Amino acid sequence: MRIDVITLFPDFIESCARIGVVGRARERGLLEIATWNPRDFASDNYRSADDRCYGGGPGMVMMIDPLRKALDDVRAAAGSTKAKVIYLSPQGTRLDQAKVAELARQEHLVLLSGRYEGVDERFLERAVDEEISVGDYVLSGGELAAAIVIDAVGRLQQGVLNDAMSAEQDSFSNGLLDCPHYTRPEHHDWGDVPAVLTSGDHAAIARWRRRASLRLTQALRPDLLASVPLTPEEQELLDSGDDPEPK
Ligand code: 4FV
Repeated sequence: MRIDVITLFPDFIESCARIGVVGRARERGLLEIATWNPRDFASDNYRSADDRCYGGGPGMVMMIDPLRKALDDVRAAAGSTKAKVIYLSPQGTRLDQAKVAELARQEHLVLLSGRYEGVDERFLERAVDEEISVGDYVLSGGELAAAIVIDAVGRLQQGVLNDAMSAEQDSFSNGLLDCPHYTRPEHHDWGDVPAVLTSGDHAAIARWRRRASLRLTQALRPDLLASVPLTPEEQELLDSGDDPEPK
């Protein structure tokens, strides 16, 4: 997969995309990430990529042509791939794991990180395929949102996560919140690791984890349960509220 980010702060994106799973994926050639600064495509001596807002009012707006020229160069650099151009904004579709999985199937993403009041509407109408929001709050720029997309989509690329880290076990991958996790020491004055987890009985461990995820989701995010197929026994577990399972 290739991800191009159009941003006034390429260093920020580069620093995020150099670390952890995403950084390793780039080193292994499983993920290609490049940044483009609209100011490098400005036509005036001040390298302006923004200007005052028509109709008055506070704040600046990002201009069409520096973005347009940046996008042209992105397409030229990427060759013929079918790029999906995404603008990160509070007006966008809310990002969730299903949307992340959809984006992860794309060959080429171009992420536009806005700043100031936003981007000239004409660029959004003519050059942007989709707007995505990472949440109902206002950031000072779209870079953090772009970094979220890069991380969430990058880790789903084939070969990025090894089996131990497989995405299948993730929260939301099965529509549920993740189960509790424990590591050494097994015994601690803050409590012991549930015996089933040190039993080696993988069927019992899988059952314990599934039921823990179900109860946690019921307690913290009951809205998620509506789209999770449950067995009669699991429905019984949630209806009864108590859990006979050994701790
Ligand atoms: C945002 C969000 C977000 C709005 C104006 C950048 C800011 C500024 N992006 N999800 N929430 N963007 O707040 O994606 O240009």
